[in-house]
Amino acid sequence: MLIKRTGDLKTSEITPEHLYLNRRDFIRGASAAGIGLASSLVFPDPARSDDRWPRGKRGPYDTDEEANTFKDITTYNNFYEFGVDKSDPAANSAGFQPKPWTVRIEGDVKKPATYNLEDFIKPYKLEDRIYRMRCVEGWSMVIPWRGFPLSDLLKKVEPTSRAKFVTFETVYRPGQMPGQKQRFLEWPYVEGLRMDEALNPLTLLAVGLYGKDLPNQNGAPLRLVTPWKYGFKGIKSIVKINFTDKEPRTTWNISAPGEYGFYSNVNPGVDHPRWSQKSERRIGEFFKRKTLMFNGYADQVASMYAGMDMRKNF
Ligand SMILES: Nc1nc2c(c(=O)[nH]1)N[C@H]1C(S)=C(S)[C@@H](COP(=O)(O)O)O[C@H]1N2
Ligand SMILES: [Mo]
Repeated sequence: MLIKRTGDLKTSEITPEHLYLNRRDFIRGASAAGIGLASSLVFPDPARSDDRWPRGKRGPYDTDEEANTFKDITTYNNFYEFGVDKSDPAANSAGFQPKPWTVRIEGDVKKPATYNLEDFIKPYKLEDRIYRMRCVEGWSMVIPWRGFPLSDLLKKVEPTSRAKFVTFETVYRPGQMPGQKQRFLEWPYVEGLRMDEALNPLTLLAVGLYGKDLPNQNGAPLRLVTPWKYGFKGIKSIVKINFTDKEPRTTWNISAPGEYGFYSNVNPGVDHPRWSQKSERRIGEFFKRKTLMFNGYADQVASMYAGMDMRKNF
């Protein structure tokens, strides 16, 4: 028989897929730690695998950090409507139907309306933006979102001068969302932003990631993305957007008011009552890294909070 030289073999031809992935995670951790492995002598460089979103800034809001894999982003999730474990949303959301979908715009707004999702999205130019995301639990990811600035929607629907806040509501569908049959949280999940936060150019309504439609576990078909805030502000599977003059209730604040405030800005200087926020673990890496003020977006957002006490307004 012919004997292939190792250099001609792809690692995936020699190793079963699950071992291959585990080894890649291991090597990724090792290289993040600066531990040099002479791996190229044994098998091809796994970092060259093509399952990553191409690295590099393509717009002013992009991070140049390496994206997490599609697999990381779609199997390690928080979406309590499908269960409280990180693996539950991927495991329990296959029966969720994001089509057809209806979004209502209401409250202090000149053009209230009910749209189907296609019509809702049609006026806007979709962009791919690669953002750092930081969960309050102390882990982070880099995610290439596809969406449009929330400010584009606001220009179109025209909030009135009374409107000081925007609120968002997740769909309530216990038949398709098994977690909603239990009282993990008060349902439906609700969130909100101050008007200037909603107008900030970083704030996106996302309809996709990795260039594809949002997977159910990531909040199909429409979710909020505010990368300078803890992950829980990024409400998923939105059916209602409301404009109001009062600071809105938000799900995690209802559930534990001493632990989660309205603002929820990423802040290494304000610890969660039960744990530090000074560092975080990037999913796929081994060692922790320092958490940055506003998750590294201070240049774009700090001015919105000038003069506010960030300890009181956590
Ligand atoms: N409706 C709803 N939205 C939600 C959540 C949730 O449980 N329900 N979890 C939040 C939390 S805590 C985080 S960290 C992010 C996670 O988003 P991802 O799974 O797409 O990374 O979604 C947020 N949006
Ligand atoms: Mo989170």
